[in-house]
This record gives sequence, structure tokens and C-alpha cells, in this order.
Amino acid sequence: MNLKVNPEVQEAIKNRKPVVALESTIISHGMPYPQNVETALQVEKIVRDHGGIPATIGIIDGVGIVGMTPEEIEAFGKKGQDIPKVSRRDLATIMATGSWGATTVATTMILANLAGVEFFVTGGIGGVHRGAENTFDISADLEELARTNVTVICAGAKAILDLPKTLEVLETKGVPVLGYGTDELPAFYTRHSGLKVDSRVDTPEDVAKIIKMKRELRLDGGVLITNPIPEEESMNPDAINKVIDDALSEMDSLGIKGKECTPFLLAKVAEITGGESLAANIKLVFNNAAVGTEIAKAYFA
Ligand code: PSU
Ligand code: MN
Repeated sequence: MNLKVNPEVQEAIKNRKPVVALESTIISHGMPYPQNVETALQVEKIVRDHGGIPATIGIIDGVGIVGMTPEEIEAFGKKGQDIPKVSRRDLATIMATGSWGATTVATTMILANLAGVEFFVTGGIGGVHRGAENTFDISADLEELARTNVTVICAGAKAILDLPKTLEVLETKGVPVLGYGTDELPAFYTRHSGLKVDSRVDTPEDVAKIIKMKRELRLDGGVLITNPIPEEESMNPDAINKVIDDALSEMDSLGIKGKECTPFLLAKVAEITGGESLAANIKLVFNNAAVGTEIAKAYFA
């Protein structure tokens, strides 16, 4: 198999230790250098501080790497957008041709699952884009959550997406959307979307029980834990929504489509907010790393 699992990660999987997968699109396409590398390394440290084993995932020379070295993380950060963003449809081509690839939520789930990693922490998932009724732009992340047995801990989805439609698709596909300490779907930079999650969970043990029950029932697919950004780091909803609207109209006027949409919007929002959104983004990933590792620990306890 075209998969290289870091020996420490391999050993931890074998011994049912709490391994936590991390994605590389957030590094190469989601944040600028050098904050992307600093964040990725700090997230790994938070996972370790909570007693977990981090496994950052990406593709190097056609090989799926599960558990990158700090040097590899540095390379993903530095090369940035020169590394192709790889979703489900791209995966076979990128690996067959020996290319590098930054894995999205979808492909990080696929490679994590192949290696036997059951938990994955990120910032935000892809979803149904605004205007999807015309463009049909729906992230492959949703399809992957429907079929691959990996629990994903995130801060909800950004308001660059159509959040009500994203929830509807997750419902259709049978993906449990759990609110960590909240009844409301968090909207990434802010704690509130005005939308209800399926169910509120308050402890790592609550989540572990639900995941175990889902597996017992042989209901294939992921579980999505949405963990709100801490109050003190969250952004002003009116301000961020205005910025998002501006970024969306610029995207339309530039004619940006398909897989370029998400990276464009992330960069634009960071640019307009003068780094404020980037700071919030970094903090929410840290928070997810802590909660995700606690959930993985409760699951394997
Ligand atoms: N949302 C974010 N930050 C990100 C992404 C999404 O807030 O970095 C990345 C993730 O890798 C996600 C991908 O899987 O974008 C979704 O891209 P698309 O919409 O093209 O499927
Ligand atoms: Mn898309």
C-alpha cells in the first residue's frame, strides 16, 4: 500500500492509544506562511500535552504520509499553494503520478481510516456553498463524512458556506452533528449560527458513547463534533459577516470557481480583517485539538 505510517503512530494505533489525525490543506491552503507551520506544530504539541499522539497527514511523492515529521510540515507550509489541494476525486491521480498533495477533510479521513486512525481534528469542514442551487458546489467532505468511519472535531463551518443547506445534506446522509457544550451549530469565527445541532454533548464520555453505539449499529460514516470558538477569541458576527459578503462578491466578479473557492475566500477574509480572522482561526484549532484529544482518550479508555 502507498501509505507510510510513522512508527510511533503505528505503535499507538496497535495499542489503541488516542491517535489524532490532522490535515494538510489547512497548512498549505488555509493559512499563510509561517503562521501555518507554527500553528501545525503547536496543534501537535497540544495533542501531546493532552496525552494523545498527533498524526499530520499529507502526500509526498505519491505516498500517503500518516504522521509527518516537523521538517515535512515545514515543507507543506513553505510550498503552500504550490502543493495541489487533494480531495477524493484527485487522490488516485496524485498518488499514481507520484505528486505531492495537501489533504482536505475528505482525503485526510480516507488516509486516516486506511491507517486505522479514528479521530481527526481540524478547523472547519467544507460544505454546501452559497448559490449551490446554481453551481452545484458541495464539498466532497460531506460525502466522506457519510461513508468513512472517522470522528471529526471542528468549529462548525464558516459562514462563507450556506450553513442551513450544509446541515440538511448532513442530515440526508445520516451524519450525526453534535454540539460540544451547545445546542447551536457554531459558525467558525463566531459561536452562533442560529441553527440547531442534532444533539448537545457535554463531556468526552458522552461523545465516546455515541460513536461506539454508531459503530455497533454498523452505521458507517463519520460523527461530526462541532466545538464553538472560545468566547474571548470569537469575532463580532456583524463585522465578520460583512467581510464574508465582500469576499464572496469579489470571488464572483473574478469568476473563481470549484476547488479554488475555499482557499480564495479564506485568504480574502484574512486579508480584509488584517489578520484578525487568522488569529481567531488559530485559536479555534487549538481549542479543537484539546477537545478532540480528550474525546479520543475517553473512547479508548
Ligand atoms: N474550511 C476552513 N479552513 C480550511 C478548509 C475549509 O475553514 O482550511 C479546507 C479543508 O481542508 C476542507 C477544504 O476540507 O477546505 C474544503 O474544500 P472544498 O470546499 O473545495 O471541498
Ligand atoms: Mn467545491
